Amino acid sequence: MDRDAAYLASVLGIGFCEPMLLPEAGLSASESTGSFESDSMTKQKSESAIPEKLAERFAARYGGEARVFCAPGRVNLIGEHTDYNDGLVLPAAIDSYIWIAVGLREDEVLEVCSENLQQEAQISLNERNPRAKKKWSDYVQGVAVMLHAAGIHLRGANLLIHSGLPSGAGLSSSAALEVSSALALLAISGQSLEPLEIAKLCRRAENDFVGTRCGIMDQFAACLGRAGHALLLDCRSLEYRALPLPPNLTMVICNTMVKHEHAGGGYNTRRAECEEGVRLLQRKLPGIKALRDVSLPELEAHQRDLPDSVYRRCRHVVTENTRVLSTVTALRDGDLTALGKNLAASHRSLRDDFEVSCHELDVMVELALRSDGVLGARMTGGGFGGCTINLVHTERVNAFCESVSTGYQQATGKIPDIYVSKAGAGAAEIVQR
Ligand code: GAF
Repeated sequence: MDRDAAYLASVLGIGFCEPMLLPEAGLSASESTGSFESDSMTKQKSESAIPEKLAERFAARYGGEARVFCAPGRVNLIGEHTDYNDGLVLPAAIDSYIWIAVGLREDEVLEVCSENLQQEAQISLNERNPRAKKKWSDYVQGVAVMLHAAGIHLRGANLLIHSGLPSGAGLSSSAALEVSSALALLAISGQSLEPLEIAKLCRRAENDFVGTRCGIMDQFAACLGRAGHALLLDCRSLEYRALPLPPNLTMVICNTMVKHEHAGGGYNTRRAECEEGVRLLQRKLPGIKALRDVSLPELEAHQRDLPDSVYRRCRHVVTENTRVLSTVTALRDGDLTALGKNLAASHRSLRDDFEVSCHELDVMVELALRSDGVLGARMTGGGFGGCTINLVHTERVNAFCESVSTGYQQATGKIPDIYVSKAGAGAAEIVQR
């Protein structure tokens, strides 16, 4: 056990990795927390009818009965850009999902149809040397390719896809699409894999087929989310533990409506800068394998050996790992002030050192921190646009949403979507009752 895991074991007073419940089949449909009645909230409430209606539309389009699967999006409470540095993360699955109705077909083809985009694509399971086509269907094909590479024989299938997650908003719609596709393709082919294996396989699909060099956090949260809990994950050992969220706190997710694009963009550049930092630091600290292994005093001692931007990328990762540990302690102790300070410090570090924030995210966080009832606010996900996560006293959620929404419109001219979410369960088959 390394020093962080030992520290975690001591702060939690227990062994680090407690077996977690597998996601339950027959997940009940989402229900919103709080009573802020935005359009997006009304949309969330209507999600309970989605599986049945999706199966009906599947039958009308393809004929026959469908099985329905869903996988959630995620927010990350803290631990940003640490996963691909072997570090610590603290995400939670949210109660918005991608849904897939799936049924067998006779040939060796996957026909995938996105209801939201009103687009379909055909993927041959016999394609030699398949390559990404820079389309949304790459996520499904990447999963099929990785399942095949894992020795799993897939059968041809029709997949009708409905998304309740905004794309490019930093809520992991791509991981939700990968994971729901994996569940659907495995089940229809009479196969199964453990949730953690599905998360690893879907990450490979995104890294090696789609081309985003992401870490494992998003796929992990989509597979192993647990209602009412955040997931503390050690991205090196893949040990994890579910931590209960305080019952009087609500997660409010504010969408700046600025879309990010990860594949090949600034995200991969940041990862390369972190790797460059490790490479240069290894000359002085030969024992390190990743930024996870570097302490702040060690990094500071070697500041002159690194270009300034690389030094600041490394400083973000090193200090963010410490903030995750401090947030775990704050959650355990019910220290909401410390929790809020960690979130605010994380945002500043992502803005100034890692440089993945943007004007709109900074405005959204500033507005949140000036609102009543907020405990902490920061950008969440890869950045360059997307959403903020705000932890808000449950009885103040309405006022918080109204104040941030109004202020953001005045400051930017953009109307934000605001989602009030419970921490939800991971991917599952929906059992039609
Ligand atoms: C994106 C990636 F997919 C994750 O792996 C993670 O690196 C995150 O950005 C930043 O913490 O969501």
